[in-house]
Formats: sequence, structure tokens, C-alpha cells
Amino acid sequence: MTRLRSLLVAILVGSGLAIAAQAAPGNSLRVQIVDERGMPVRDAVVELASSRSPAGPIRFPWRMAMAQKDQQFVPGTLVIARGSTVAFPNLDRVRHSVYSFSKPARFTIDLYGRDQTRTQNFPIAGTVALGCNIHDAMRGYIRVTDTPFAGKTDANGYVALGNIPAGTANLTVWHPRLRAPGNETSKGVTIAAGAQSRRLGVRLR
Ligand SMILES: [Cu+2]
Repeated sequence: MTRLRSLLVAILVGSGLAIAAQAAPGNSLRVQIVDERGMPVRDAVVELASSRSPAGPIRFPWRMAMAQKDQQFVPGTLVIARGSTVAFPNLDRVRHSVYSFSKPARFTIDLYGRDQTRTQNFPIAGTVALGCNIHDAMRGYIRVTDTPFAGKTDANGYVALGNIPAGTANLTVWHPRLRAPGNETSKGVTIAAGAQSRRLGVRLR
């Protein structure tokens, strides 16, 4: 009797897990970007576009901010959803400006000082290269995306995309030094159920 009861409990627990797994498929894709020599590429933006993407506003867990610190744009490369407003806090003692000549967002924010901030909205998807009128070496990039399945690679070239729909999708990789039109390359991928990983080679300048 005890054995029967434990068997019943095992069946109930097992079916419960199966139902939970069906309700939240949790397909994930871990991508590593490497260059021609097999070295990891850091700060590459990876976007997965699927026709089965969920509707509604896209929210990323990181801050929609590009600071100016030690005469650099920080974090240097920022992924945002189309329509987002980005803050540009100046954390330096010197004054900075922000400008872009890029097609998705041509704008100039005049010089502003320490502990001041300015904001800019980005209604068009694409790549926005940032500069400062005073410091020519300052370079920053905002990648404005239309998909919730996006991120940038870490120091080891890895990025993880979670809760992605199974089926066919398009994977785009962008990096400021990627040797391709628009500094980006795309390929079709098929997303299976569960966790999967891919390693993609790119050519850099
Ligand atoms: Cu500056």
C-alpha cells in the first residue's frame, strides 16, 4: 500500500512538471561570436527576429542610459527597443556634447556639464553612432531593435537569448568593425525546443 501510494505521488508530481514545462517552454539560445582566428568578439549585438514574437512593448533588463565617464561613452554599445528614450548623464568634470549623423537618428545635444543629463528618443530601428564635438576619440553605439530577443556579447563573446519561440527565425549580428554592409550579417536559423547553443564566426576589420 505504501509502495502504491508513493507510485501515485510520483505520477502526480511527474505530470505536474510536464504541464508546467508545456506552459513555459523556455527555449533558449546561447550564441558565441568569434573572429577569423577563433577569438571571442566582445560587444557584438545579436538579434533574433521571429514571426512568432510576442506582441506588446519590449523591455530589456538593463538601463536605457549611455553615460559619459572618463571621456568615454559607457557602456559604449547599448541595445534598446525602438521608441525608447535614452539618458546621457555626464559624470565627468568636463563638458560633453552628443551628436549623431546616422540615418536612424540625426541629432545634436549641445555641450552640458558635470552631473547634468540629457535625453533623446529613438523612433527608428538601426544603428546610431555617437560622438562628442569636443572629444574626437569618444565613440558610442546605440543599436535600436524591433525584437525582444536581443543582447550584446560579453568578454568571452557569449550572449544568451531566453524564452524564444520555436521555429524559423533570422539571426543578425552587428559589430562596429564587422566587415559587411552596414557592419551586420544575418542568417536563417531553426529554433528547436529546449536549450541550444551556436558558435558564429565573423570577419572583422
Ligand atoms: Cu566630450
